[in-house]
Amino acid sequence: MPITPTAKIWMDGQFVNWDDAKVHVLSHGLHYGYGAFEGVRAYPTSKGPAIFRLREHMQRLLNSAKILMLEVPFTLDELCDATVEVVRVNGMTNGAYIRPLVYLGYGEMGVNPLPAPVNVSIACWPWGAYLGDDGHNNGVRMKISSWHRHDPNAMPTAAKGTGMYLNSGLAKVEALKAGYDEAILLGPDGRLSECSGENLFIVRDGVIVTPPSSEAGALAGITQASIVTLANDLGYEVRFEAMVRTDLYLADEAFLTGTAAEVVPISSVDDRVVGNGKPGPITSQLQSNYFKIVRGEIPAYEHWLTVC
Ligand code: PPE
Repeated sequence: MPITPTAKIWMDGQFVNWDDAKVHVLSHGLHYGYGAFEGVRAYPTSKGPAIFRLREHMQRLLNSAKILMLEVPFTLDELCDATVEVVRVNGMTNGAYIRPLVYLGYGEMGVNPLPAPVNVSIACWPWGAYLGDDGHNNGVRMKISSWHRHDPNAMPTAAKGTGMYLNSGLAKVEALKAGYDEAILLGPDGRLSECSGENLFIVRDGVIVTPPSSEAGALAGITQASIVTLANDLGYEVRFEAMVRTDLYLADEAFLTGTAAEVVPISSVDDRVVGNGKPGPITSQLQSNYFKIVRGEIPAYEHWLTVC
């Protein structure tokens, strides 16, 4: 998806002009994929642009860094403050997608990451519906990928590590080349894990089910957690349960969640229509409530928002 440039990017504590936010071609992270990132969104609210679950995202960034033994030279508070500044400085009154990145910079080569400098950047830009407006409204066509999700002992699936996205990219390309919108990956045990950049949910007999991150090798999504809280608050039963591909084929409803993707209905999986192929009632209810929450329209969830 093309990027629309904004004015400034935060790099290691300084704001630099978008066009000057460059790194050396011998930066360690570029060669070995050693780094961690986040995807965060800000939305317009009546109080100004507000960042959704900022602290949780920045804590996950620090957790990813801890797993990878990347020493981040900024505290959680400093990273949160810098993110608010990025939204302010760029005047993102209509909202933004925000991309914090911790990466190994220039000065060392060789697989050993420990001597390489740790750099941090935070950029933002306007980003619309990640899986397209049609997908948002009518659902997306999914394909179960021949690429499996990482084994947690081969790659730390609790970390949002940059190099780990080779796996997501391979699955995404396979799905797109076969004419689908997005890929679903199975975990190493053959159970459902997650999508290339989203968590997965089904609805069966009024119960909402999602694979447990620790068992499924899926990222513990912040949108997933938000939807679980919302669904419980709306009175639904939510279960974290291992599932197989036929659970998707036979689901009454299915949807995916992620910061970039938000909440998107699944219309079919491997050409099996899910439900009647239209967004189901529970999916639609969760989707519309999610959009109200992120825009500050439901006071009970205002504590999830950081106004910039
Ligand atoms: N699984 C994966 C593999 C993943 O990348 C994401 C986010 C999620 C689940 C959902 O997590 P959360 O955003 O906390 O609900 N994917 C990010 C990157 C997307 C991209 O194309 O880049 C995102 O949504 O920002």
